[in-house]
Amino acid sequence: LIGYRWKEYHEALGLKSVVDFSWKSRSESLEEKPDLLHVLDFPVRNHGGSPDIAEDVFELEIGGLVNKSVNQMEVTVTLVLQCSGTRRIEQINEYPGDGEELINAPWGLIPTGTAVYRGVPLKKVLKIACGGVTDECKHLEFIGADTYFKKNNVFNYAVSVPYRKVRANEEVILAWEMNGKPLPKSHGAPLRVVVTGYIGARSCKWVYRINAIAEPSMGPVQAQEYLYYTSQIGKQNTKYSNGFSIQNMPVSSAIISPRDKQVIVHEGKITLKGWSYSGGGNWVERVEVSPDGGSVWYAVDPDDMTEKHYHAWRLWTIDVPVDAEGWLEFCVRSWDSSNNTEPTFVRSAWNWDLHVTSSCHRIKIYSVN
Ligand code: MTE
Ligand code: MO
Repeated sequence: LIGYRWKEYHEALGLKSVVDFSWKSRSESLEEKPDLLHVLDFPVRNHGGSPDIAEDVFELEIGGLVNKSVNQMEVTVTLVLQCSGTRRIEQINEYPGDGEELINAPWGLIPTGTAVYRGVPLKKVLKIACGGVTDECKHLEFIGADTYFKKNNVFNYAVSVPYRKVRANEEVILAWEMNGKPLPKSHGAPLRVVVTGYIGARSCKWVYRINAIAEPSMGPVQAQEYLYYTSQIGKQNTKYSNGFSIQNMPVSSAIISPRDKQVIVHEGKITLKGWSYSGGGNWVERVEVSPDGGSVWYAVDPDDMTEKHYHAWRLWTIDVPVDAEGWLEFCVRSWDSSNNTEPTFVRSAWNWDLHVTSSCHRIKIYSVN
């Protein structure tokens, strides 16, 4: 079922492969920045190249365990795409030199962004185009048109999500519009998958084929990456089979203003701004910040938070009373609608593949009162 027909597609679509592993912030489609959405420019994360796909040759194939036979049921969804590498730099700093090759991807706060996507639920496409899937179908695999290099092999980007996620209403969308404009190439034009509440990796860009399959995708991004290994697993035992696949993202938060190491001249209070998000369809209920590394906590007034949302972050602001002068450690923690909160220190969140840094975000600032 899984054919990495990269070469064929590469040629047929005239794709050029530009390897670009870096994050780029972009503002091209974000001229209007409604409050809820864009405190940060929306990030771009690619594993391989970024293909140019001519719209007139583009076709989406759906195959595998489907019944054969389009119509459209368009929806608009607002959601966070969060790379599980968000804030990885904190794990790298905790145990320098440890962790897998992802040490080369030292992301900070950038790889999390909220946008509005327009598209059609995959559930409906499957129903209308193929009469649904068969009982053996347990996962849907998405193949991207971009090529991806790993251990001297070249693959198409391929990931999967469980069918039960697809069956839920409006949680897996085939999207062609972002923030009211055509999806930019860097975010997967002409068509991408967006998956609510899951790690960004499942939201396959440049999707050209969808396979209904019985087991999760064997594509390297699904089977060998984005795995969570507990810290008790020694370095030699970070075998893929000892890791579990990261899907829903936990509750996490970040202080985006002020910046780490900033000097702040103030008159007894410091204003903090940030985001708090939880995956899995949970919204953020409560946010607290501490000006002394976690002894005294101040709760953010719910009126100073953007609205509750199943799939999007809440942005917040708070004035924290501060008398002390000199270096202070500020941190933030949130609770979600399942009453989950965040590990206090990054060492509790540390894992061998350096994913999901959900511990309390900490910054140091120099207070001049
Ligand atoms: N889809 C394809 N085809 N190729 C990729 O490299 N990167 C994934 C996902 N979809 C990727 C992809 C990862 S790891 C993330 S975090 C999100 O896209 C980032 O989406 P964005 O670039 O629109 O921010
Ligand atoms: Mo990612």
